[in-house]
Amino acid sequence: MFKQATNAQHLWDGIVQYPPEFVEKYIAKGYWQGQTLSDFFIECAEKYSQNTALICGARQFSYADLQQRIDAFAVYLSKQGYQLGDSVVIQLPNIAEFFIAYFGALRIGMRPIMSLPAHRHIEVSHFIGQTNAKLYICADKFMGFDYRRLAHECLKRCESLQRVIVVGDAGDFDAWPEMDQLQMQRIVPPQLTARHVAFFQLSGGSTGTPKLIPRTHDDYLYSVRASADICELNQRTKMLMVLPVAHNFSMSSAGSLGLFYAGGTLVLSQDPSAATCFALIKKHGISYVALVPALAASWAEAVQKGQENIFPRLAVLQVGGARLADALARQLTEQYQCRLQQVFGMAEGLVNYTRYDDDIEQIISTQGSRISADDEIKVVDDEDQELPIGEVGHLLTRGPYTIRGYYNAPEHNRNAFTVDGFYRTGDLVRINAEGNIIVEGRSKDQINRGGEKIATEEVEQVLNQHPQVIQSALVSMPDSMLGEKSCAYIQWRMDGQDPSQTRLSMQLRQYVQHYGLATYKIPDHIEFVEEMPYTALGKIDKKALRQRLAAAHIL
Ligand code: AMP
Ligand code: DBH
Repeated sequence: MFKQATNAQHLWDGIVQYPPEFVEKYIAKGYWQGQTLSDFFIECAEKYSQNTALICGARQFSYADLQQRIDAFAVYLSKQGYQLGDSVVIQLPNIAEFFIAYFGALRIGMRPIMSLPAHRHIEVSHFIGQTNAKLYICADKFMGFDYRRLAHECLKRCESLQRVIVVGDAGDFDAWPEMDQLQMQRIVPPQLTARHVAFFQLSGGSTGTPKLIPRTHDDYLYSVRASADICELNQRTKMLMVLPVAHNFSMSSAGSLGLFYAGGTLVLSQDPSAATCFALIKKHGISYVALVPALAASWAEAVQKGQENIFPRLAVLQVGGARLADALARQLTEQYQCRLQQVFGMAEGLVNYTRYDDDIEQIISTQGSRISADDEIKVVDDEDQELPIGEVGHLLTRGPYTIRGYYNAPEHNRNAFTVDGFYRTGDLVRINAEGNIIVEGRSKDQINRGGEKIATEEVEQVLNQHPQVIQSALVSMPDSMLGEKSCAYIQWRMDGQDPSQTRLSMQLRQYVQHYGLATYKIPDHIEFVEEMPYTALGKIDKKALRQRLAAAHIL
């Protein structure tokens, strides 16, 4: 075993570590540089102090301003008694406070959990429960939803939760502190190393509840620096942040952290609509935007309908999170003169980019190539045997920024990782002659709804709890905008007079919503069946259900 910071032993609990020979290699190759995320931002703030780091509505922050607020918030947190190793769930929309909360917490060695605005109390209380989080930071309201209600629910359910800080109208909770009134004091750097877990990303997952992804300072910063270099970000880069700021794509590919590394300016938008974003792109001279395919399609449609074509204004449009259809990629590049970069990544680690100097056909029809020469990639058959180049199989990966296990999930890890530490991505891919990856499909039971991942089992478990549901099966259905939507097949308990199917569908959707699952997990469509089709093994035959959906012309 390698040496660990002895006075922070508990920080390793529940974490699957990289084996010593890999640690040595990643350090020797210069990937892991021993810098914490907190020191990383301090260095950015020193280097680019007077550059504008952040624009959020009418507010602007230089790097120095932002660092000052981060420090003030860190002091506030430590005065409240929070310390090294304490977890905090952060659930904020695209506002400046996200970065102050995130880096402020990291500054004193707290471990943030990156919840998305669409999460509801089932997910948030699960994150709190998994990490014994003591603090929850949220907005008052966003997109018509009141997070203070969610906070009350979590306080009822979660013993560890002590305090809620609300940005906006705090109601019964603590208000976001006024930075000007905070007294500065020296912050004692926490006793932790860059090899410790800095924060938790979230997995869309394919089983039950979302899994927590422990990312270390070292591994995350490597992916950030390397991404910023590949994407050629610099001090003049103006990045528009449209996707949820806490998502791994938004943070690190190359994302906000990549941008800070380069000293550029981040413009936050809470509204992804073409109307709002096109105006921001023009106003701020935005050069770089990352979108999921569904959003790229809706922006293209806005141009089709007469809005000014903003795509040529961008130095690059990144598209990732879900498979970009070749036809849309071609339309974006040819018809809209967009300089496209495809990104295929995962919060567990591995990220692939098409490179700016790739042949245009590669940019249109592949999902790019790995960041690092030490991202080990295997394409295997169902028996884990490696396949010849060009054949479609399961993508396995291991590398300097890919986790070796989910947090506190030994059972799940046994299936999600091979014995020698490769992560089973659940993606079906092939690698072409140029060495680029093409995502051909998926073996995991997941629906990718416009980049938001739904573990079907989680939703089925909720549906099955409804007193009149005998059993349920959630399957994907193609959707022209989102790529995929969800359809729940329900075997229903006939109980005297049943209301109409439309009524039942509405009731079931409300049931899932009230249960407290994230909004995107509510089934888009519901079909009632008397019998489920079964495979030879006796499992519900989802392939048959998908075929039935297609045949019924519901799509
Ligand atoms: P998660 O593990 O929840 O972070 O989700 C990552 C998953 O999103 C990947 O394993 C893929 O299934 C999917 N994904 C991300 N980017 C792309 C892309 N460009 N094309 C196809 N699928 C993607
Ligand atoms: O979908 C993802 O999780 C994703 C996509 C692109 C990601 O985590 C990333 C890039 O880093």
